[in-house]
Amino acid sequence: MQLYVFDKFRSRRCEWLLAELGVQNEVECITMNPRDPDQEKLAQYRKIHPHGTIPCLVVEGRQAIIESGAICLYLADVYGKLGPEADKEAFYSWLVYSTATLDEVMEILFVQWVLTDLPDQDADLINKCVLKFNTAAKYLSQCLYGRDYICGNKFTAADCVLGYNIWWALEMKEGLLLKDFPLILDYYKRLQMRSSFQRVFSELF
Ligand SMILES: N[C@@H](CCC(=O)N[C@@H](CS)C(=O)NCC(=O)O)C(=O)O
Repeated sequence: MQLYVFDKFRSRRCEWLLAELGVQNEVECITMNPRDPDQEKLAQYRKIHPHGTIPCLVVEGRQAIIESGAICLYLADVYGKLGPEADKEAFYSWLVYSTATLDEVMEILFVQWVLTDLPDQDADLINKCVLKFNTAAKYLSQCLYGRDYICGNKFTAADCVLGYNIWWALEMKEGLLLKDFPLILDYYKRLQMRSSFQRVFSELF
């Protein structure tokens, strides 16, 4: 298998899961910059991924798997580990909620706060997204109450997907989004203690 990755971004979910599964050596990671000036390289990649975004998992002789969440579901399934054994409802809900609802809100905040100059930022849009993120964070706090991980006391692939969102939220505005959510910060501390997390995210700190 070949995993197309782009440093610092959503491919970290998949790289982290590969490390948790202990199968990094079975998958070749190929770095692909979606803004690569080499148009021919991008055109070749678009033959694999229709939008040319990252990540993408290529399994020889099969259709490529696009979407970081789908790749994590696939890897947990193929390797028969860290899947929805404990709390299936939490597993599927949080894995997809993270990549759909949370990513959508966070992408807007990232573009506004990190990529847009202050005078051009859209305050109404930012407020709307912060409110939506707060609702999600309150719900996440309730779901984490009394549990070490999102599906209970056992780490699963859903933690790799959701954990990336927590990391991302903490990277923006010095963690402003999560400052009032101690249960989420405690959860993140548990994730950070994992050697696979440290290995995959260490290049970034
Ligand atoms: N929903 C997709 C999002 C993929 C995505 O937007 N990836 C970003 C990097 S994290 C990208 O390739 N951006 C470049 C672009 O949009 O041109 C997933 O979770 O895999």
